[in-house]
Amino acid sequence: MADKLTIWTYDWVPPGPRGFVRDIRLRWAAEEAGLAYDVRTVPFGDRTTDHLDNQPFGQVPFLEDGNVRIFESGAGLLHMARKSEKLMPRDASGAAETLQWVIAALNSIEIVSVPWWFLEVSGHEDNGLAEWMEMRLAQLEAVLSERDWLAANRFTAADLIMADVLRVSKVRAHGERPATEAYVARLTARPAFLKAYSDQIAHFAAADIERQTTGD
Ligand SMILES: N[C@@H](CCC(=O)N[C@@H](CS)C(=O)NCC(=O)O)C(=O)O
Repeated sequence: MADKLTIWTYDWVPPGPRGFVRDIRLRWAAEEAGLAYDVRTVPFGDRTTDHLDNQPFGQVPFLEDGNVRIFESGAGLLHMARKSEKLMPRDASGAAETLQWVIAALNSIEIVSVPWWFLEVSGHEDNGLAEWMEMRLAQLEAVLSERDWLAANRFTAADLIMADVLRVSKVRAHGERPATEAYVARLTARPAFLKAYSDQIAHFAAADIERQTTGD
C-alpha cells in the first residue's frame, strides 16, 4: 500500500495569511489526485532545529512521503504529480508542458508578484516593480485569452500553482485582465480547492481555540 503523505504546515498563523499559506498547494493537489494525507505542524512562533532540518529557511510547507522529505511547495507539487496522472499527463509533451508552466508560475510570475505585493502591503505607493508585474500579467492574459488550461488541454498541476499565485487579492484587483480573472474564478471554484481552503481555515481556527484554552 502506498505511504500516506504528510503535509507539514505551521501550528498557527495570524488571520492575514489564512487561506494563503502555501500548504494549500499540497492540500489542493492531494485532493485533486485523491492522495491520502495527514497534516502535521511545526511551531510558527519558535522555529526549531528540527524544522530547519526539513526546511532550511524555516518556512512551510514541506512534504513527507515515506522516506522522501521535500521542501518548496513547487517541488512538493511536482513530487505529487509523479504519483498521479490527474496532476501531470504521462506523455512526454504533456509532461513537459506541465513542467514548464509550473516553473513559469514560480519563476516568471511569482518571482515578481510576491516582492510587488510585499512592498505594496508595506505602504510603498510606486514600488518600481509594478511595470514589470503588469507586463508579465499582460503576457499571461494574452495566453489565457486563447485557452482554458495552460498545458495539455486539461487541468494539470500547472493550473493549480498558477491559479494559487494569481488569486492573491491585491494581484487580482490590480488592473483589468478578464481572461485571467475568469481563469482564477474557475480554478478556485473546483471542489478540491474549496476543500483544501476550508480545511486550512479550519486548521488555524482550531489553533485559535487551542491557544485560548492553553493561554499561549
Ligand atoms: N518558496 C517557498 C516559499 C514558502 C513560504 O514563503 N512560506 C511562507 C508561508 S506561505 C512562510 O513559511 N513564511 C514564513 C517565513 O518566510 O519565515 C515555497 O514555495 O515553499
